[in-house]
Amino acid sequence: MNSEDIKRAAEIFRNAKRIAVLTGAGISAESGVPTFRGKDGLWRQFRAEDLATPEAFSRDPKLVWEWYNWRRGLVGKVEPNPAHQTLAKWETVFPEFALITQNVDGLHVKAGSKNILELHGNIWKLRCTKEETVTENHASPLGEIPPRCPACGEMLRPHVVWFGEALDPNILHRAFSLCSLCEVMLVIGTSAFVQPAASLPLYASDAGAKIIEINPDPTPLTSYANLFLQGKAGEILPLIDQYLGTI
Ligand code: BV8
Repeated sequence: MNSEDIKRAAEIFRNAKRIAVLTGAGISAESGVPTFRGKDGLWRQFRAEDLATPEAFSRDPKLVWEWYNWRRGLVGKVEPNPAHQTLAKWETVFPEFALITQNVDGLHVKAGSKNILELHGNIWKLRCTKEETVTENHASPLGEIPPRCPACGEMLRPHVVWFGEALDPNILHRAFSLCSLCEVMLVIGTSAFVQPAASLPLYASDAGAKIIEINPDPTPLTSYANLFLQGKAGEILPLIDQYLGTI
C-alpha cells in the first residue's frame, strides 16, 4: 500500500455522497480483540465456530456462557482504536454514511458511531430464551452462569446470531438496500468468508458502487475491489482522513 493508494482512496471518498462501510473482526484487532480465524482465534481447545452455535448452547450452555463471559471480560477492558474513531468522525463528515458491522464487541458504539447496523448482534445484550426480551447488560464477570431472566427465571442467551441462525430480516434488508444505494463501499478487516455478510460488497459492486478493501491480507473479495489497501485499518484510515483534510 503506498501514498498514491491513500490519495486515490481519499479522492474517491471526496467525490462520494453515499458511503457504506462493512467491518469485521479485523478492525478490532489493534484494540487487542482476537479475530475469529486468526491464530489467536482459539479459546481453551475450542474454535469460535464450535461454540457460536445453537447446538453448542443447548448441549452445554454453561460452557458457551463461560466463553462469552471471557470475551466480555476481554472486550470490556479494551478501547476503540484509531480505525473505529475515524469511522465515527466520518459519520459526521459525509452526508450519507452507513456503518454495517459483523462484530458483536460494541467498539463502534464506544467510539461514538451512531448509525450502525449490527448484523450479528451485540455481546453486551442478553435475550430471554422464553420471552425473547432483550436487555443491555455490562456486568463483567457475569454474576451467575448461565444468567437467568429476572422476570421469568428462564435461561438468558447472548443476543447474537450464531452459525445456522437467521439474521434479523429487517436488519439484513436495510443492509442490502444501503449497499444497493451507496456510491462507495469500504470493507475493513473481514475475511469475507461468513455469509450472508460477505455478499454485501458484491451486491454493492453489482449496483455500481466502487469497492475499497482494507486488510493486511488478500481475501476472496480482493479481486472484486476497485482499490485494495494492504495494511492495518488503524494505520490506513487515519492516513486517508489526513489526506481528506488537505483536499
Ligand atoms: C445464515 C456472532 C441462514 C457470534 C457470527 C452460504 C455459503 C456458505 C456458508 C453459508 C451460506 N449461508 C449460510 C452459511 C453458513 C454460515 C457461514 O457463513 N458459515 C461460514 C463458516 C462458511 N452462515 C450462517 O450461519 C449465518 N446464518 O446464513 O442463516 C438461515 C436462514 C434461515 C433460517 C436459518 C438459517 C449466520 C452467520 C453469523 C455467525 N455469527 N458472530 C459471535 O461472535 O459470538 S460470525 C463471526 O464471523 C463474527 O461476527 C465475525 O465478525 C464474523 C466474520 O468473520 P470476520 O469478521 O471476517 O473475522 P475473521 O477472523 O474471519 O477475519 C478477520 C480479518 O481481519 C482477516 O481477513 C484479517 O486478515 C483481517 N485483519 C487482521 N488484523 C487486521 C485486519 N484487518 C484490518 N486491520 C487489522 N489490523
